[in-house]
Amino acid sequence: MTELNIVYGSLESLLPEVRAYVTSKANLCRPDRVHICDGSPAEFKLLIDAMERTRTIKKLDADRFENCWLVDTDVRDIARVESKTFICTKNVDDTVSETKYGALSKLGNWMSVESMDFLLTRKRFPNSMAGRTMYVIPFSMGPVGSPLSKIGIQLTDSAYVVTCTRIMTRVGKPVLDYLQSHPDTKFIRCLHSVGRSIGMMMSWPCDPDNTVIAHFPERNEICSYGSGYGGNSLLGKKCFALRIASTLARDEGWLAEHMLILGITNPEGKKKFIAAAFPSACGKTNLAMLQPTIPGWKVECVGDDIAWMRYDDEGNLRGINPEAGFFGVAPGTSMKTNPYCMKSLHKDTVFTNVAYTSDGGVYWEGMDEEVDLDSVHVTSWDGRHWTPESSFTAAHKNSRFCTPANHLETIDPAWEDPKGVPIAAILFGGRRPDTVPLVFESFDWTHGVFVGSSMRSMTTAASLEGVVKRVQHDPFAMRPFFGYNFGHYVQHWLDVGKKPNAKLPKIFHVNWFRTEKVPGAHDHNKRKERYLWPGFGENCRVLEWIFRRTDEEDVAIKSPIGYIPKPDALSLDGLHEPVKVDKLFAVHKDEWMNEVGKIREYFDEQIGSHMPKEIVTELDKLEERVKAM
Ligand code: GTP
Ligand code: SPV
Ligand code: MN
Repeated sequence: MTELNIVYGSLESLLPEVRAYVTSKANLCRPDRVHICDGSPAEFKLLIDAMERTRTIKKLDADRFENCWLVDTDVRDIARVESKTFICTKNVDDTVSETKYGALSKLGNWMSVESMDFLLTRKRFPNSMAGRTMYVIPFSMGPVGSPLSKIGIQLTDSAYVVTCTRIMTRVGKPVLDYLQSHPDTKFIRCLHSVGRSIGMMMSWPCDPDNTVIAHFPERNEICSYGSGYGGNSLLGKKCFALRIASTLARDEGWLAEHMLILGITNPEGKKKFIAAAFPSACGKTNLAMLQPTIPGWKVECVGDDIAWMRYDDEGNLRGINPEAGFFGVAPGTSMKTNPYCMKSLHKDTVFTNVAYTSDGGVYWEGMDEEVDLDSVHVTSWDGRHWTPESSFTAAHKNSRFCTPANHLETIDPAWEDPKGVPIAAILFGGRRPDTVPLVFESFDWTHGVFVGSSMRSMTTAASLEGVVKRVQHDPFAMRPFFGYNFGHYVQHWLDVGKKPNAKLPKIFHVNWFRTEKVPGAHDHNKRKERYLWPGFGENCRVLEWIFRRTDEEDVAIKSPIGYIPKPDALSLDGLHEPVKVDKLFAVHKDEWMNEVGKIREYFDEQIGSHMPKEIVTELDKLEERVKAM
């Protein structure tokens, strides 16, 4: 065992258990230096200096972008890598179902603890931090000290990861102090290394061929090797707050979900909170920050990506946002689509893989009116001169901003309330070009759990594997994020609904992405489709209907798939262009027979006997109703 070279902070500030963790991983990864993070401004300066030395980071024009930075990654390290993300448990059954045909389900990627330990401690991590600094980040998911919060210690050799984690979570001294005064606190061990940088870019070392992201729910540990990007490296986010937390939630009787939380106030001043689960890059951030187009309504943001929800003593399901920042999709974000967000991106923000303008600003697809493309040169995220005529995109499709939540003008006053906010409705949704109407309401909790279980959505660039567009199953928008067997997860949701005296949220499904073919587009290869619904701020019209339904207002009629708005119940006054309501709400028998078939096939192939009977019964009932159409 060698002496650690501590260059910032002191080992003594750490609990003995944390110290032992740091020492053992430092002995494995062999960093040159160890920096124990305190979250201070002085530390921020050191991080920026380190990234400027390696040319990882570029400062944006300080007049317009106060303390804002641009980072471009290696071209192979641009999104989550689902195929290299594993859950490691003693029993296979705890992680994945065996399908009807005896194979392992694709919902969850299992590897044995022994094999993964061997791979990590013998092949990946030895010496992986040589020449670099190991940062020790004590962080809290959720307000420090809240009964709903959890603590993690992340070790990483990436200054970029530290910088983003300082935005995305609560870090440093308050967490260390909390641990000192609560020495029995369980913490999640999070080890991250960008990998041995043989022949790679100095500005963005990574090891894409050998990337592996491993979770050990039985020992509260995460190990991530080879990638510095997003959900692969900011371990508090998907790895901890969803995969590990969903397992803790199962054991402790609560829910950890891929959901935004928003507060919505009607013109009479009545306020409710809504949670919504859409797959990656399907609209959570935009809905959470929505600027309503109908007068008198207000929407405020509690969180944009993850919700931890638990019953209080009165039987209300209360949710917190465990994060402290937004790691949001840049392309498509504009003053038109998401003005509150745009305004908050001018301070303390780190942009990753967006394009750079010659006047020290940023650019991405969809931002056209904000940048005068005639007067600036644009350099694409991968360093090429870009013009609107270019055959490649200026920003990477999964480029992101990382910005503190408390800079958002519409951040909800209760967003850091340690008790959380009471959830009145849960929305599921996805990108469905056909079949699924703009909104429908489930008949009851069990039917709602079925709706979540049978969600499908178009793949997106948020995953390395999602580049080719196709509709895939994505139950609960959690397909890449389940920490345990999906069949058990569904059972857990059913159990949550059976709690005595529970004031259960109503469950809805929304789809902003239904399309129609553009008339006159005859060339099949160039078939153009157009969204039937304007989306963004106009989505408040759907929220209004949902709000009224949570008050049991008589504004719905029964359809074979759920309740839909009565004719004229959806407020359409003031829309810029008329919408084709019939097409938006059409429920076609042939499409739904196909849907039922796809769901049944999926349940059989991916969940098999682990699927709770009640959910299979819901599918049978749906089939009966559709057949009777
Ligand atoms: P993750 O951060 O990956 O979890 O994504 P997200 O679910 O927060 O999605 P986000 O709100 O960032 O939206 C992703 C993309 O969808 C962006 O390009 C948005 O501009 C676009 N989008 C969001 N809402 C709508 C909408 O209502 N209609 C349409 N047409 N596009 C939308
Ligand atoms: C997602 O993919 O759902 C994200 C971005 O929110 S990442 O942090 O990369 O997981
Ligand atoms: Mn997400």
